[in-house]
Amino acid sequence: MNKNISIIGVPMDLGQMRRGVDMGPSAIRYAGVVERLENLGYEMKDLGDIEIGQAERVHNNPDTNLRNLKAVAEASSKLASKVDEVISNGDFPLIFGGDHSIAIGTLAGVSAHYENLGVIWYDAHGDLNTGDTSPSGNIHGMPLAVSLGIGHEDLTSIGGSTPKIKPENIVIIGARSLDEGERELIKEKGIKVYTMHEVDRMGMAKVMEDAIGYLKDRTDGVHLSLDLDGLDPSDAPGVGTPVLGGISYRESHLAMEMLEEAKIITSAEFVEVNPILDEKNKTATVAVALMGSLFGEKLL
Ligand code: Z70
Ligand code: MN
Ligand code: MN
Ligand code: MN
Repeated sequence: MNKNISIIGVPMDLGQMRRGVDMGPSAIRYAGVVERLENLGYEMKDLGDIEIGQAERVHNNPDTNLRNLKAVAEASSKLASKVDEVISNGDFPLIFGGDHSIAIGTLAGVSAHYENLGVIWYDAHGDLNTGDTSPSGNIHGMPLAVSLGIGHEDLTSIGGSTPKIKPENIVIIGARSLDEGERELIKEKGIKVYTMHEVDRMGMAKVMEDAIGYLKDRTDGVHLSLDLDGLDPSDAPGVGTPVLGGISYRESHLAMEMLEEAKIITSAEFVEVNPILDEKNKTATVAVALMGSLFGEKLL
């Protein structure tokens, strides 16, 4: 792994309806991420937080059902430039959310640097909605579709109008809540998904072995987008949309350890940590523990 890590905080809460997720980056820092990774021999730089605009007081834009579109698009552009700069400087970008809408900016910034960027989407959800299929109008349910070039032009155009990722370079892990339009898109595009059914049936070791084998030959870089709601709510309670029956803390550590062994991850983000909904910063602490494994912490 690249020994120089640059942290970017994105205190974004405009991609969904629950306040508090904007405190995610602070909670993750408070849980000791810099010290933890320094102890593994990394050179850590904290670039601070991206500035986020104001929420709409009421959603009354007749042109779109996407809430807070303007502010989300503006923050995404800023994040994309910052991520681009970090990679150009030779550093590993490590991004803290904030709700999952931030992945629009992250992927726009990362994708310019790879011919065939792979993405591991660790999440209870597919985040493959568009304005037409979204049940909520919440942009955090749309970033993976946007990165495929599908969705509102104000979002798909960020960092250039060509798609940021190819459907065959995506692996979704932990899905257990998919909307109808998302299911259709998964089938239409042939996106590889390990739902909780596969996690239970195959076991996490086999899921990761498979996923890594699949991505290894076809990609020249892999971004990890880890939504804490991919984990079971008993292990990660501080998330806006908890879904029962998720990936355990232990399985998640194994997944991170296997990614570290495979040496395929070139950028990462940890999103949807909401300290207001959390129990004594447990979810941020879990996020930092998983980063420990992802960056090579070993017991022996
Ligand atoms: C639903 C929607 C979502 C995260 C919830 C939920 C999407 N599919 N994403 N929590 N991280 O509203 O689009
Ligand atoms: Mn706010
Ligand atoms: Mn998500
Ligand atoms: Mn989710």
